[in-house]
Amino acid sequence: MDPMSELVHYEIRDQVAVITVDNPPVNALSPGVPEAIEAAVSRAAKDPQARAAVLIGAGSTFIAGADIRFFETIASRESSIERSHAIHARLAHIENCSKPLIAAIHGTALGGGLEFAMACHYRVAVPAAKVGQPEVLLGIIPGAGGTQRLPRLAGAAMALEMCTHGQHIPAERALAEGIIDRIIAGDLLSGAIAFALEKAQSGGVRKSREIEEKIQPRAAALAACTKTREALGKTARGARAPYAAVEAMEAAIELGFDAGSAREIEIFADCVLSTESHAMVKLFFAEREVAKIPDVPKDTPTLEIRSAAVVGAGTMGGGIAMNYANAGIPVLLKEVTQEALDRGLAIIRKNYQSSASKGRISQQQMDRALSLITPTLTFDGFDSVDIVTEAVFENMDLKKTTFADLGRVTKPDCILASNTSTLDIDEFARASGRPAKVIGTHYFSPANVMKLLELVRGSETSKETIATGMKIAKKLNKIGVLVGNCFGFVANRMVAYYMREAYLLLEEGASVQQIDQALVHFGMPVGPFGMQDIAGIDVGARIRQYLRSIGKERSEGPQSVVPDWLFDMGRYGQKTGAGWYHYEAGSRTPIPDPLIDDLARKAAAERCVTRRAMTDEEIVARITTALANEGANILDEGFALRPGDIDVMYVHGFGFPRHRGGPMYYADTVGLKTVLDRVHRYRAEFGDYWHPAPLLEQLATAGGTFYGRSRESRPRELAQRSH
Ligand code: 3H9
Repeated sequence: MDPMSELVHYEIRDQVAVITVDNPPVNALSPGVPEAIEAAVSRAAKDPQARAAVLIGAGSTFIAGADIRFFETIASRESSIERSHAIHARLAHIENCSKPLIAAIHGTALGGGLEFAMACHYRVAVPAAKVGQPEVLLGIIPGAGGTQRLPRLAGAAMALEMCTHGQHIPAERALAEGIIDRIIAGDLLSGAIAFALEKAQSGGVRKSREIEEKIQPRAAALAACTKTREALGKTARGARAPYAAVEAMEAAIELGFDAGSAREIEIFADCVLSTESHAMVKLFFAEREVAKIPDVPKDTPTLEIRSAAVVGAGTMGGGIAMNYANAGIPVLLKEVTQEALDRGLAIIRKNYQSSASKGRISQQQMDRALSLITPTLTFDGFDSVDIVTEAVFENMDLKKTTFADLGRVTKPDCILASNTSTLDIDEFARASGRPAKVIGTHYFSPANVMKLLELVRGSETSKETIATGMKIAKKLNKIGVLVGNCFGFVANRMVAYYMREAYLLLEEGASVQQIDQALVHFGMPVGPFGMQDIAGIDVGARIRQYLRSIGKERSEGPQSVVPDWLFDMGRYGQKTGAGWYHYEAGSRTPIPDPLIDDLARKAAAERCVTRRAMTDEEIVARITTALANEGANILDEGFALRPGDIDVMYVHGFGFPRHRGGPMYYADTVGLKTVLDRVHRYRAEFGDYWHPAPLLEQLATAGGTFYGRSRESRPRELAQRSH
């Protein structure tokens, strides 16, 4: 059989050629697919039985874009340009078809998929379909004419929005904007065939490259580009691809279709070879790989979660309950006192009201979510729920008592989850009497917003419990990442090093504002001190207090006294109106506070540190080196399965810039030898608390990278805490 006909099928239905792309799972434009589509269109043009043609996708979607796996094979600017010219020529050929050619869209038409659809003469779609140019999320721009045809169909403003943000546009809006021409409510293929015959009857072929009205007057279209570029100054934070998309769009408006396309091809080549794109492509696959746990096969049985309960209605407990309600799962929310319960419910209500007032949810959605949360002061009803999440204070004795209660009041197959961010889950799992059912589910603040769910595997957690945990993450619209049971697990263990370095930089002479701004400039949404003012200075202070009470010290090195001083002063951050910054009543705008410099000076004097001026580069280098070095320890000890798992956690839990790939990929791009040299230099300068991680030493010496580390040398199972 012709291999091309396996990827793209051709048949005649009701005098219309039906060209079906069949390249599971998402009909990506892998090698052979564009060629086969072009050949099928040529065949339809010559086929006396065909009056028109329909391009459609087999399975669950239309074409979801280029095959991203092949980007890594583009070795040079010249080869990228050559490939792009070939694809542009194919699309021109398709667009020149003398018979009406209709793209019939279901699922998603993304990237190259939408570009193929736009080279067709018309587009129809089912109501649930979505279209988009998400290339910017991969650090590139549309490379097959998207920046040239989309503004001609939808106008510059809409095309700019889509190409700089990468969001998926629902069919109804796509219709209103002129990207598609009809919504088909019934059977898509039948509707598309009927539409094609209508166009064959009226003799209509319309080439989007020839439409000019929507980008006229030029001055207005160019003004939209300038406005977008200005807005990106606030949102793109160091990424290049969104600006590149604007540049290509300007070429579309100023130079006309052919010269504009040539410019797009050049800009695409620059982007696809950039570190930014390599980082984002790695992250795309890492985000999908986290779901694959080597010793927990895909077909591991899972428990159906129909109802849930949460113990503790504080900030985290309330947010966790909202997650279940948002997913349509009824949830019991338990507190010890009526007062605490009322307080928790009031915060939940306020959160929903704020979303409703911003138009993010409707009143109806808010009412439904609230009706799914049942407040309670007892364990009544806990015997029928499928999962309980404990979100009580971070105190081992309290957790043990709670898990002993839960073991007693829940049914034997109920999953017992803990929101602990640091404690040894094995210790309280045993107290439940059912450790196989116990798993850590560590949410990130605000729990109803942040995408990351850190799942912690205890020594006795069963595979079924893990598989169910991963399924719950998906159901709650989170990215679940499974990690091992070490102190702070992976997320907070690394954050401790991140914060250590930020505190020490402050004592050594940088200001809170300089450190935060350096990190924001690097691409973080907020710097370390701003972040801590949001999360609460009290959280870390209480963990330090707890550790001291059991005679343990934190392992990450010198502990600055400044955060503890702030805690003693009642400066917990935004919630108390002051922390590292000062906040006016009702405002979240951080105002620098000279008091912090005084405290830093005092702490520096106590530790005999000489204060000095510091560059932003040193700040970023010290902080990111601390993260990567500890990440290497975590990988080496086997508490994370892959470097990508750590990166996904940092991007989704802490807003590490996607275009840098995450702390581990970023270290790879800096070069592990440079990172190791820095660790040695810092050790000589600041002290022995800078230990080079053995894995970093090993890879740097061998000229390797974290991502290039061979699969054989990676752990197949997560490590367990030594007791
Ligand atoms: C582009 O088009 C450039 C052009 O302008 C120029 C060139 C012509 N390639 O996400 P899922 C895999 S750039 C290769 O779990 P869902 C994915 O890795 C591209 N593989 O499913 C996974 O594999 P596995 C622009 C791909 O239902 C499996 O498919 N397009 C691709 O949750 C299922 O994926 C995009 O950026 C791909 N393009 O979501 C779209 N896409 O099972 C990227 C998916 O082994 N894709 N895979 O882990 C998506 O956004 C989502 O996958 C989609 C489905 C919404 C389509």
